[in-house]
Amino acid sequence: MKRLDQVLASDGTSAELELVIKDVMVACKDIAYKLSQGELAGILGATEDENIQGETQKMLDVISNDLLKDILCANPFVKGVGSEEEDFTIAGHADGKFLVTFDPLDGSSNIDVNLSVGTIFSILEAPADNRTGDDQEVFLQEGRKQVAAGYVLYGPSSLLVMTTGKGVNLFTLDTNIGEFVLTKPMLQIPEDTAEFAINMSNQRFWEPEMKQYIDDCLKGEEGCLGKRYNMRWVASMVAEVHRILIRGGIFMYPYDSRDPSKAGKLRLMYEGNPMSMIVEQAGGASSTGRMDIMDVEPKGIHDRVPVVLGSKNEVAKVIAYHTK
Ligand code: P6P
Repeated sequence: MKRLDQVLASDGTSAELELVIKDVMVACKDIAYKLSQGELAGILGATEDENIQGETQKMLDVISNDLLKDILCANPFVKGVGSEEEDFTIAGHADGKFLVTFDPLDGSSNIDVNLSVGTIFSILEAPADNRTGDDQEVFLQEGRKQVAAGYVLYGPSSLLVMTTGKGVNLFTLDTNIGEFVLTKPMLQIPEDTAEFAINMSNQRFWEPEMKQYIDDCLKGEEGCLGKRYNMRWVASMVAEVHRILIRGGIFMYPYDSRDPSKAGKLRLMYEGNPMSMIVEQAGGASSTGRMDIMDVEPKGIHDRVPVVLGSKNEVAKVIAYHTK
């Protein structure tokens, strides 16, 4: 089986970008090990701190963030990093060619109950000017500008799913050799689905268009959508997206009125955009409900975005509810 470095080389990935991706993997392999130790490592549970999102930080949120931040800011090809767990972007090397944004441990509310969590990363080219990585403006590029995106899902096995714009490959961490090896090349999302993922407890806060779509799903064969839907909700975007890449589906975290000042719960730069690049590269679609997520113009490193992604024909239906 081909190792990650062999696949990247055969894909024509530049040596500099390959080195950045490999550093993300070094951090993720360490995160995978720490997660596998669970209680034995004495690093479960929450800290006393809140991140800029207003979420209580788990110990492993902080540990994972530090692992990624430290290794990437030491990489000569990284100009700076942005993280869900950092208030501001952080400078790396002034002449670095790449910017990396990441959610170091997505779904971390699942850690203490031993359910799947993941790391999400996005890589952009740094503008060739004299601005440094602690200037968040250099990061504010639409998702279409990403040169690579991926996630590591820490589940029964640790899986890397990533793209450099030439399709989506799935790698499995072979703990015997400590390398991610190619186990499923060129993933393709089924175009149709009858399985939706949404947090139903927020239903009263949704826009009418989203309420109507879900109502019609729940009407099953007798409704206008004409089929019986199943539902899943793992409360871990990485796990939901992975399920969709393997068997199809639609994942939604729509705008809701709990905090009208926010466009949604999920973050554009290190959740919406990387997952959208992966999903589109696998033949799926990714929208706010009204426009492609990767066309959204970011205004800040922690911008929120409504998310509707997955099987392209189902995403098209949800867009129709929002635009007719
Ligand atoms: P809720 C995890 O905190 C996350 O950012 C995504 O991974 C996940 O899809 C969502 O939030 C879960 O949100 O409201 O169900 O806890």
